[in-house]
Amino acid sequence: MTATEPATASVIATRQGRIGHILLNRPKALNALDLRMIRDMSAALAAWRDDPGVHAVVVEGAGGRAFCAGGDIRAIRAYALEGDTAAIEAFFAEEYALNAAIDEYPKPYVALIDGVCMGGGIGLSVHGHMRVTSEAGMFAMPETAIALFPDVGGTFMLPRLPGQLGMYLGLTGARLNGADAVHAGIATHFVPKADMEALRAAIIADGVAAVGAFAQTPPAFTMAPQRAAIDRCFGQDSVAGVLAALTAEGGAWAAETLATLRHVSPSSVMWSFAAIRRGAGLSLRDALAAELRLTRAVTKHPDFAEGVRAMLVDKDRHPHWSPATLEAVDAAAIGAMLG
Ligand code: QUE
Repeated sequence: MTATEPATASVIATRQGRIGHILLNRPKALNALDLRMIRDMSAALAAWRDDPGVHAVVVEGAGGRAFCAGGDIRAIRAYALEGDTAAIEAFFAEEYALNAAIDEYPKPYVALIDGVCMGGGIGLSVHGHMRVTSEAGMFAMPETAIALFPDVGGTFMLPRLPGQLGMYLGLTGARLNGADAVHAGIATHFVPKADMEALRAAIIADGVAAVGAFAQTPPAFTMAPQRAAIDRCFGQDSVAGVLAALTAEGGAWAAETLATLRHVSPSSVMWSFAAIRRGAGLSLRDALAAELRLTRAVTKHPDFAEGVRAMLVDKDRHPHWSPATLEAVDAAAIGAMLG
């Protein structure tokens, strides 16, 4: 930290040897990204991009519990309720520009993920060259629970995961542990939590080749028993098809999955399904541009403010969606939102 930065900086960017180090430092909010953090991180990456003394960038979360739990969604809800569309636009436009800058970064970009990594946290890691997780990693794209959609390049990334895994993760918000994230392709390397500090020191001393030296074979994929059913059920042409396939599938996993899809925002399941399918055919840049357009419609939908209220403000976890069921969602209205 330089002398001019406040002690409470929520992004701490430092040079450590030949590494640029970014610490996401809002641990009480599980390092959830606010606009200032997005701007500070973007500025650090820009400053190091053409600095020949910086050979790689390492990003971590402070506090030992989270890499980054997402975006500052409570603030977005407040802007939505005030009708401040310019503030909403600034947040998502700058967040997605940062996601693209990570994807296009000309130097190794390494995320060390040792805890919660959801939504916006996935956007700060999955587009980088190396995503190192420990057994403490917890990965999810839970946006249908708050009637957003899997953004930060999620509509590009999810359809590129094996089979229909990405559609399953994006619609249900199902959680992956660290080993699962490697099996899914969201993370690239598994390093035990006990070795993470030594790995950071080794990257600073020797460069990013240390990642390969520390990586271990991850434990088995906990979703392996469901992989075939995931592909059968989520490879349908419509949400109605997914529901019918899950019903036909039977068993505990299908019943749980149906219950989840019936608990999250019905409208969000519909627009997320369409956005993930569309993203399969887009570049990351085009997917991010389509996501930005979709945020304009989605944050105006009443389910968004209600979902954030229920999950993050009042935390009663009992949102009142309108319409209340998947069957009542107007497919034409969803099509119009996607443009
Ligand atoms: C669904 C989400 C998010 C979520 C919970 C969900 C999300 C998000 C956060 C979050 C978590 C901790 C914070 C914070 C936000 O939670 O996107 O500000 O401190 O950012 O069920 O999509």
